Amino acid sequence: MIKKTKRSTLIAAVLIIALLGQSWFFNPSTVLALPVCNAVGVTNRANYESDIIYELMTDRFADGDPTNNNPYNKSNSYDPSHTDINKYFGGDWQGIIDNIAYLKNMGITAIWITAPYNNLDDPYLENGTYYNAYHGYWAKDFFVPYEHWGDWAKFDQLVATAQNNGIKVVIDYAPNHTSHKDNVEAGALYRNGALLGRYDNDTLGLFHHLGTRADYQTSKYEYQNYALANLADLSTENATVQNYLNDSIDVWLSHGVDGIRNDATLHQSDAFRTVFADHINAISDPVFHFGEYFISTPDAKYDDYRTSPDRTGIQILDFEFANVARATFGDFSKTMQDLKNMNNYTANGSADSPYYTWQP
Ligand SMILES: [Ca+2]
Ligand SMILES: [Ca+2]
Ligand SMILES: [Ca+2]
Repeated sequence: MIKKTKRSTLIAAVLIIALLGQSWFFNPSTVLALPVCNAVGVTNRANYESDIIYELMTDRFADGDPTNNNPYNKSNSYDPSHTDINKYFGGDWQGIIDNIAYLKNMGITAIWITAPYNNLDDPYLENGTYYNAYHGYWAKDFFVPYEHWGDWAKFDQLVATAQNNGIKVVIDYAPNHTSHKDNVEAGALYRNGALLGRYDNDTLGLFHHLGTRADYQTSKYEYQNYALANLADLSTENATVQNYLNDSIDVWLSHGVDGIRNDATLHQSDAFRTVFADHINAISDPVFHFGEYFISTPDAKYDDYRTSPDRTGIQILDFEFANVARATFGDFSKTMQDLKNMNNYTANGSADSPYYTWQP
């Protein structure tokens, strides 16, 4: 069982996201030479309490291989000028490898990279704008490396290079959905290249067919089972889907990843989250598995958010802290006193308080 993670770990991750999680292409100007570290692998993959986690979007970090910037020569897909944020900018795993020394020199001990598996090839046209899967959240085949980032050999090289420099590799993973149910592939899901089904031809019952969730507050049933942002919602209560996702994460674990950041956990059923977490925790050398349960402040889902880690076994990012920290240091809409108050009420609250302590 994974130990509860201290607030300090979550703070580090969230602060870095707040400062660096922007949509520009990153070009470090200087890469300093480093002594070669002789360690093989990293230790303590289940515990990130002393780690500095750096989230980077693979597409926006560094382009180490121009041949994969537009692998299918699609129109409205790649923007070499790096101005249209809805298109690919060309970053890839080689670009991360090339900049490991830069990351190490900043004191980074873990990188959290974009979902590594194959996403939708085509741009998605909506209201006259073309959107692309540069963020990795429009899955097509969880068993295959994404052609924009590299192949298996390149992924293995990335993991080895990072670990040999004392840097853990955390992958984003989005087991809630595939891509838009009305795109050119109708949210199709593949297994190692073989088509399993599409939203409009779903003989295996891979997807929920309940419609798209409204943006406003909805019931727990709706936000767990309706389509999030029109993305085909996986029927995770279906054994075929459960086995698919368990088998797929095994593939990435077998390639040495040190952690999993679970996207959109709030939109997955508690039962699936528990099954998935138990599966991940059952491996012989467990890795840290944490999730995104996005809330605003205040939020009607607060109690569900607060109790989620104990119910499901997946730790979650501290959005309560992130919201106040961003408002304090970002747009200055909150003060240092607000930040202090938040720390106090989460540290000293009681069960009667809406901000009852839930993080150690
Ligand atoms: Ca590239
Ligand atoms: Ca693809
Ligand atoms: Ca769902």
